[in-house]
Amino acid sequence: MLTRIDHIGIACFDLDRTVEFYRATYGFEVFHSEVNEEQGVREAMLKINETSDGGASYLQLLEPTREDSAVGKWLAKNGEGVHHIAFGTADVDGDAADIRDKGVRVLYDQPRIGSMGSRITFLHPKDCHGVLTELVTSAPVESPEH
Ligand code: MC0
Repeated sequence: MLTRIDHIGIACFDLDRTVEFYRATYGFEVFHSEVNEEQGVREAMLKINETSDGGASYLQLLEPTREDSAVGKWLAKNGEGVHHIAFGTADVDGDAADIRDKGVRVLYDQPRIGSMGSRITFLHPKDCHGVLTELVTSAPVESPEH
């Protein structure tokens, strides 16, 4: 079951400048940043709010690390803007299988590793009314050591 907007992915040419825009304009701070070489992105997660299922919703700012990556190709064609939306679920495998059974193309046979150790997959935008859609199961929150 999809229980929240996990994040909205925003493609940008210059991550540092875009982070500064969101900080200066809205007061959003970087919660987490990383490079995902498999996806070809450098990213910053700006936490917007906690959600009732124990998760959270983020803005995800994405700068491509190479021109032939999904974000690099999309930026070259469209310029900066909203690249995808991501729904959070406790069961990305089950939800992806259910959605595939409905005739929507799920892009990965098995979920891959996303931001902050999450498990992710994508639905083809042409099957989703033009919206690249991601499903995310967050990594378990580690208990603090006592
Ligand atoms: C491409 N299309 C899109 C789109 N990307 N439509 C809406 N939103 C997008 N983001 C459209 C194109 O305009 C084109 O339509 C058609 O899809 C084929 O696009 P293409 O340029 O020929 O590119 P393909 O087919 O090689 O790849 C498109 C595809 C790819 C969606 C399969 O981008 C992909 O695998 N995306 C999933 C991975 C991803 O996006 N990773 C980056 C975020 P026309 O009408 O011109 O034919 S990584 C991330 O977000 C991770 C780190 C995380 O959340 O944790």
